[in-house]
Amino acid sequence: MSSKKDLNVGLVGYGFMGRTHSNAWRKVGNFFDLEYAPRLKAVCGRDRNNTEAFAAQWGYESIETDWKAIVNRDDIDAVDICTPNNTHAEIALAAAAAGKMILCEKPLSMNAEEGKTMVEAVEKAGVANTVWYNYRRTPAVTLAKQLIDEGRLGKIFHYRANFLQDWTISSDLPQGGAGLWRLDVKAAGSGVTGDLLAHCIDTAIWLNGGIGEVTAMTETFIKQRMHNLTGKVEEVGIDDACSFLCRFGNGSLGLFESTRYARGHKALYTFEINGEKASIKWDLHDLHRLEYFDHGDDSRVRGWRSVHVTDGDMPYMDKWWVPGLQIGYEHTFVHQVADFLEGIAKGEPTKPDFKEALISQKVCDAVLQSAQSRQWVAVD
Ligand code: SOE
Repeated sequence: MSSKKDLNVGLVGYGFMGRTHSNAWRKVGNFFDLEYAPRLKAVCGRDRNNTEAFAAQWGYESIETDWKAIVNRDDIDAVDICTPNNTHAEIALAAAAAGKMILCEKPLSMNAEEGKTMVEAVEKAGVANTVWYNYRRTPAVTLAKQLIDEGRLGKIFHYRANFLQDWTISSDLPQGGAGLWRLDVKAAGSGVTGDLLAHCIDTAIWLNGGIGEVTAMTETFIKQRMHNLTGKVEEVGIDDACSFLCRFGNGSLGLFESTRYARGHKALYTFEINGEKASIKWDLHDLHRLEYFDHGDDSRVRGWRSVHVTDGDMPYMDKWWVPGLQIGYEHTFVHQVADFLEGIAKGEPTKPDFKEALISQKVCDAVLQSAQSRQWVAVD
């Protein structure tokens, strides 16, 4: 018999993120030696047939068609929320009241006001909680954090990030419903700001500290789309593109851009950080590499180094293959689960927890407010 403690997981939602999370729960025990062993107890979805098919494919022991059943089941320890953004708060509040641990897909909430209620709920209940900002756990990004924290960049002057996609350019694409709720402001809260820039903001705050003030512009290029749920052509309420400038607390300047109208780019998340002594660049399309320029190098060989982040002394990499063999997108979710399980074993929070994710939510709110008012806005 295994000496590990079971952690019974109840997954709510089985879309794209339901798959990434399920894959992570299933794989983590094969690669990480942890006190807790996740058990895929139940998955919940409104469509019984689809939910049953998902449960069979991913190895869930049972299904539910109402998320309240997951939250109230005595045999569930952790509720994993993978549903559209407008349902995060209601599920999280109920899960916290039922004493469950909560792992919530990003962004935390529809807005900061709602996010605050979620923070209060988990703090009152004293339950472990985390938000799936998975890119922090890309080994190259974690390595960037180590290099910055060691002071290798020196004083930081600039932080630049992009998240570019092109999948909504067609005006025939409807909004709403499964797969397309990200285009429906009632389900998503915002467009690229909460969906894509939220990732960039989370990483930026983690690497470079807090953001003090922002000035932003947004655009909705296609103003009306057919709504899948009502069958009617409706106004589009989300931002299709958003760019903003900001000032970080450490005095550095930030420049962020995100759009779903950058023809040719599918998920081009990049960031570059320029410091007094060195610079760093990262690109999701080449996620196992970290580009590094060190001004301290002998000038005859000075230049951008492309570090292949696969050696065993690099973050998380001792858990995977042998040096030279890279890992990918899905592993960032495995790392999040591993850190969460380690956190609960040690009684330590897994960042970003709800409290920390509320900070990026506040920046998103300030960005949207600034785009509307056309003024600089201080982040609450
Ligand atoms: C949108 O297309 C999306 O799937 C985001 O919702 C994810 O958070 C991002 O990681 C990839 O793009």
